[in-house]
Amino acid sequence: MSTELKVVAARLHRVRLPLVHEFRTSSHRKALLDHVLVELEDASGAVGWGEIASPSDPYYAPETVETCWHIAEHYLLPAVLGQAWERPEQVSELWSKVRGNQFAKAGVDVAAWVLWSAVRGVSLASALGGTRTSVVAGVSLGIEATIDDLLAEVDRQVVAGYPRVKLKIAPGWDVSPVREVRAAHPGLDLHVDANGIYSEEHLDVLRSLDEFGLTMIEQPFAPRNLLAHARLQKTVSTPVCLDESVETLDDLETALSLEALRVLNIKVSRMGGLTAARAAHDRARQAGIPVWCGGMHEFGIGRAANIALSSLPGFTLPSDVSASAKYYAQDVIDPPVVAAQGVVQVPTATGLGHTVDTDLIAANTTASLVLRSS
Ligand code: OSB
Ligand code: MG
Repeated sequence: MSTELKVVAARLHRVRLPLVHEFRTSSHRKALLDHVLVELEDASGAVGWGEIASPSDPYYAPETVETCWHIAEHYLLPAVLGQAWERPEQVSELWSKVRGNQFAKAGVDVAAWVLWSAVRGVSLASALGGTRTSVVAGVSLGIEATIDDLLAEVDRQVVAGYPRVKLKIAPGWDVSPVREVRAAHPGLDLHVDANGIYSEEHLDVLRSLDEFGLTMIEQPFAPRNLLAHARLQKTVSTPVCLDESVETLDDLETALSLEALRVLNIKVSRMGGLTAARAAHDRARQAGIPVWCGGMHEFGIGRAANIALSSLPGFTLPSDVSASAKYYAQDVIDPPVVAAQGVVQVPTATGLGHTVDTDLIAANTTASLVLRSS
């Protein structure tokens, strides 16, 4: 059997799904998601799916749905079509000249990993070197209209069995909601995420969070301000976690050498795919930094990739890989992702490990494109 794989056709599907519960962070608000699903097909007709999970607006990262589509159509897919490769790690090398655009890259990279796993007859998790058979999921809760609304939402998720809750914070929505949630749930694994909204003028507020026994404070300062994170970590006992700051392995290296983090959130989308996400895991593990997998409200395809990644041994903290039903009334995969007492089983079936619901996708597609190798 030939060990070579070659993508001969690529499809993009822009798919819109409503969230079951509107989500608000310090930087944006969303109720409807437009993600671009990537379908890569080899000469034998085998297919691999990936997901470009960019938010619509450039408030989390610089990308938008339109920039992702543009970069995938004009740069990434043309680089991949017709090229022979043996290992999925080689696919991102095909577009090594393209800078940034991590979300667009991630969707194509995941599709290549899924295609390879399917053709080789292995699960995505085992293709990556995953060792866990199940992963622990936490939930990420947005800013609510009132603290009572937030408390009700936390209760719902705790009753559903999730052992870790992350709260979005922003100036004016930080110490009070954290105090109330902590009072209601003294033993809960609780952490906060600021999505980069604070500056060092807010040091008092950030320091005062120390008294609540939070597992971490995620991305308090702007993405490129690693120095502020390093300074904060010197004065607080709560571990600082980086999210937006780490888009490349070089970013991680700089952050490590500045001691700007004690925990790392690894997102497949933000790192530009599974190859880079796994490398970040390897590097953090070597440095003794615990990691967890962050989410971007992925549909089931991106969610399945997040779960496979979370099966690597260094993912020792709960990941944002909660059940499909927390996000969508109907997901694009069958079966959907389910969590029992916050635990998600890692699929053992080949490739993605779920069937892709192409009827649901077709019914919710607002734009599509096919490219073939010439
Ligand atoms: O910072 O982790 C974040 C969603 C959109 C943008 C940024 C973030 C998030 C989340 C959602 O926290 C995590 C999830 O997918 O449940
Ligand atoms: Mg975050």
